[in-house]
Amino acid sequence: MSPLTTVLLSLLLLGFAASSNCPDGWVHFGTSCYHFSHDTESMPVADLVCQHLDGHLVEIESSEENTYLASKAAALKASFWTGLSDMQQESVWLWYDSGRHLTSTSFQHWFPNEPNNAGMDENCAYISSGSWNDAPCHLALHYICEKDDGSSEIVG
Ligand code: MAN
Ligand code: CA
Repeated sequence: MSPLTTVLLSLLLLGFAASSNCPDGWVHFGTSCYHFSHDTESMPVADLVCQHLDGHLVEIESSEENTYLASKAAALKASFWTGLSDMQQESVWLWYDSGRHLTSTSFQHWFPNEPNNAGMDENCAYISSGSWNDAPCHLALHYICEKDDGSSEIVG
């Protein structure tokens, strides 16, 4: 292999490697990077922090993703805000950042008898031990940010 070929191949490989890496403090699963917060915030502020980190509050779309997040969260023994909310319209659950509906056909994993809108003031959903509960959005909880791992971006 010529030196030039070696350099170009190395750059290409580095490019691919970097494209599917996650920043420090983020973990990789599927095509996403996830950050489990150390601080606690209300749900809307948590989302702003995630956006500041070039991401958004987590959007859980499959049982595989849910199980992965639960396994990571288990060690931390905390409840984490997700990006799921019905603050716009009661009982219409939307993923806050993409605006996608949580319909009867998509994955969901509520605790039994949830969401119950207790006190008629529960419009945000957290994940705890892999299951979901609706709770007041102003509660200060940990949260999970998600962002694309960049693997689908064009390199070079
Ligand atoms: C219980 C249940 C939940 C509710 C919380 C509020 O755990 O009623 O549905 O969200 O209390 O603290
Ligand atoms: Ca509830």
